[in-house]
Amino acid sequence: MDSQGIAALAQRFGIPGKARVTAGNYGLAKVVISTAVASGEMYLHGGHVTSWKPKDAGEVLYLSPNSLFEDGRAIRGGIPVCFPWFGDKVDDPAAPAHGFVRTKEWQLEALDMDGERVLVSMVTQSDDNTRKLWPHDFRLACRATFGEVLRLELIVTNTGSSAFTFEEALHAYFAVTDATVAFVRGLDATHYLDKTDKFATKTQTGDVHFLAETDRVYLDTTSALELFDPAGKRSITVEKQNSHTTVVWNPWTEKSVALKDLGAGQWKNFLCIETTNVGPYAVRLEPEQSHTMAVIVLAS
Ligand code: TA6
Repeated sequence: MDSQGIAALAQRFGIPGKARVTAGNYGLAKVVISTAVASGEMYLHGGHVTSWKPKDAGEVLYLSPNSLFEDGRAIRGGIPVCFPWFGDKVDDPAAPAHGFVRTKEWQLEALDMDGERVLVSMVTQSDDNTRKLWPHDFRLACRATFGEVLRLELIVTNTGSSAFTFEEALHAYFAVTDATVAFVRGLDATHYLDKTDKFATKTQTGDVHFLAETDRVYLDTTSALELFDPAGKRSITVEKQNSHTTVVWNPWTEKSVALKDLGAGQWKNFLCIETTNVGPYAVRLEPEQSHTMAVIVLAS
């Protein structure tokens, strides 16, 4: 979007002293929120929340200092939106990982206030390009509420004439001071697929600690999780609604070097806790049906 387009959005949607539309990294349009209770940012690129900082707390989301901000690439960090598949497309390895909505420009639908909370709604929909990759018609809305709590909803609507089944993820990167001493509580006794061990099915014992590359799909779980960051003297609570799987990921040293938009040493500064419906918990929608998945984040 060019500067004129951004200026038009700023004029139409801006809320003086609370929320504005402006040019972000690489000139991409973003909504910037700053209120008495929180600050935050959300790019039209990918409908992508990149920052949330409640008053009296530090930045909660991790954003790579090496992230690219360009068409066709996902922003590295924040909360990427993965749809309509998770990871590699099973029947087409050449298809973009995690689907095609996190790499395209969305439209700003609404910017509203609810007390001191700012509600941002962005939308995207099927088009000729998406139908080449996935032959279904859909509308997607990503609704973020920036307040003392961060709430992010992903609403999928089947706008076509036949049923479809999709996977989805709010692939959140949480900022930690040191991933080697951080841990996640709330998945004890939960079965998971271990992507670092040929998707072997295993069972979680106690808290999730990070001692090497960790890439797990926890199954049949609706639990709220607690991310403890002892080095940062902070904990982050991640609750969810209408999500039956949770992914936990840290690339560790080698993978971090291999991901050019991450870079050496960056793996220590984040943990991904991803609110998802994937694999056997993919969602089927009949024509005109909608499904809403939500993540709610609290930081203390
Ligand atoms: O959610 C974990 C994961 O599926 C990992 O396997 C890794 O690929 C990560 O997502 C990041 O994927 P990306 O395509 O954003 O580099």
